[in-house]
Amino acid sequence: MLRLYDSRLSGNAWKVRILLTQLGIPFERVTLDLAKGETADPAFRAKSRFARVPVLEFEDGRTIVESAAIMLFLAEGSALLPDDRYLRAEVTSWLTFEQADLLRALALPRFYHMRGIADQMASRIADCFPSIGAWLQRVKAQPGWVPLVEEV
Ligand SMILES: N[C@@H](CCC(=O)N[C@@H](CS)C(=O)NCC(=O)O)C(=O)O
Repeated sequence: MLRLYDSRLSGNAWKVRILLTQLGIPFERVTLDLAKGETADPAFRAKSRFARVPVLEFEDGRTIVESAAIMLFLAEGSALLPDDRYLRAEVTSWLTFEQADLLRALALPRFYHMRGIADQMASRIADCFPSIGAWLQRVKAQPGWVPLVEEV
């Protein structure tokens, strides 16, 4: 069975978890505590060259790191990654945009909310991503969506 090294609040690992769920791929989840520095553990570093989650591990011990690479691997053969070369480039284009440009605008407001300082950072949040609420609702309506933190 595939194993996903994850952490409770990692948005990058969350994307992979959503895709695994959406594709119906069974996986074992290993949750690391980033606050305790568990990514620095030598056994984990041997699996993750950048000492970060997510990491997808195969039964033979090989691993894939970087959420975009993991998602491209998992989506192979599914409707989410068509054979057409142009459409595949479109998929890569969106994955690259997400990592290079979108991620910060999503992560900062989330961080402010988690720290309980969203009210005082309201204008900063508005600067980051004015349409974030409506967009998040559309994402949430996708099949296979799972919450980042289950108990919330
Ligand atoms: N570009 C990487 C970023 C991965 C990343 O930044 N992971 C964070 C959690 S979201 C992490 O593991 N940080 C290490 C740590 O905090 O110890 C990806 O998309 O997989």
